[in-house]
Amino acid sequence: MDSTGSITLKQGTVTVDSLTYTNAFPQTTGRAMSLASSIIGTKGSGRAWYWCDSSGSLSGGDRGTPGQANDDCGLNVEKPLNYCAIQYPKTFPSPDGAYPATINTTDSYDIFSQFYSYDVTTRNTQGNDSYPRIEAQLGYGTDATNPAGWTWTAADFNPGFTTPNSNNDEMKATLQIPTSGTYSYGFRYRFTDAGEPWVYCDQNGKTVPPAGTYGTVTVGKAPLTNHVVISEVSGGNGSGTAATDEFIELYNPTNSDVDLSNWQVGYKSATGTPWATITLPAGRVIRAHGYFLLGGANYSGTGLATKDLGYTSFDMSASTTAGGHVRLQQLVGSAYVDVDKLGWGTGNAPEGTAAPSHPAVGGSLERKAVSTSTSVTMAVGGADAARGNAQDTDNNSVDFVTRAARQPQGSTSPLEFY
Ligand SMILES: [Ca+2]
Ligand SMILES: [Ca+2]
Ligand SMILES: [Ca+2]
Repeated sequence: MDSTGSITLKQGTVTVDSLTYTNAFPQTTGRAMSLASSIIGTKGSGRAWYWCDSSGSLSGGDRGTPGQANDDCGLNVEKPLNYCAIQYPKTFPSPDGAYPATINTTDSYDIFSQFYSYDVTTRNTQGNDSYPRIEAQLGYGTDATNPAGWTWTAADFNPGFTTPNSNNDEMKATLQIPTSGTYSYGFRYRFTDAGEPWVYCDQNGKTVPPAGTYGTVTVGKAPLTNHVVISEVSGGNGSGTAATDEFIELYNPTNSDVDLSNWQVGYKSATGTPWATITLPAGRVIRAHGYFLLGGANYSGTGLATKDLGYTSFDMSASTTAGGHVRLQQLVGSAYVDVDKLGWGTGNAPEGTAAPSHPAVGGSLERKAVSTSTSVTMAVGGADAARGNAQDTDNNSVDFVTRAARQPQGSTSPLEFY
């Protein structure tokens, strides 16, 4: 046989096994090339680093083990593995922006994990050893303290992993989560030998549940609406100081955080002309599927939902008995353009037809979660109560419902998904 070549074992025309060997395989004169006994019968047989010069003595001085058990080739696997961690991305979003804060239910992303164990990852320091008796999985779930109850999918050696000198190997798996929500994710490994336990890995290394600093990812459906909306307006809460106990709530139905720097929120009475405005200061962000709350001079909801920004430049209380308007504008170049607008009651400049009149003291106008939402389904305990406010056909009369009990939400309120 030559120093490079292939050996094939066939039964009839069916190839049972084959080996292609190169100069990387051990080829000392007078010594048989022997596959480590623990690798026989596995896919590891094609890897040069699992072969060794045979040590068994033969008559005449050569060495080999024909008809006998192979050498173990000094394969001293350490169990359980010494190290494993989420390699990239540690969490969403990734610092380089390649993995966003929120993904869609239909998106899939490659997630990487590295691990180390003596003779499992260290024989080939230029890339993966592809040790055949280890199994890795990527999992996700809502309970970070109980990864055993997560949904798990197989990981495999990353064929793209090459390194000039590393004792680690790298696994790759695909993350796709079909249901909206916020999840933890991580990896786990085990040797496939009978009875070996799973070893869990978080962002930093091995961990023992219920401990663990796993990655987190937020999953949403494809957005119903691609822009920030006015989600709830309450024009007042009575007379006296309660007249300015009012708020304007914004909701972000998209899968990306939105920078509200220099955006404007305006108010106009039912038939008046001038708009009174508030300009949002730099650095204000509305999170993907989150809320942002502007509170009037005597907004009283602090504790329920703290206002993110106060205003005194207008007072909507006159509009709680007749009609009015609120609009949201974005600075594009040097001009402000409408992002969303609400006109209600006798308001003369709504989107489409005006929304219903403002309800009695203590109530509000709220944007629907979905087209079928009603005042009942949007109220606390209703089917759409925690599904956001993404319904925007640009016709206020069909996009808003009245709420008898107003329900302000702000930047610290839970995210909502339809
Ligand atoms: Ca390696
Ligand atoms: Ca609109
Ligand atoms: Ca609300």
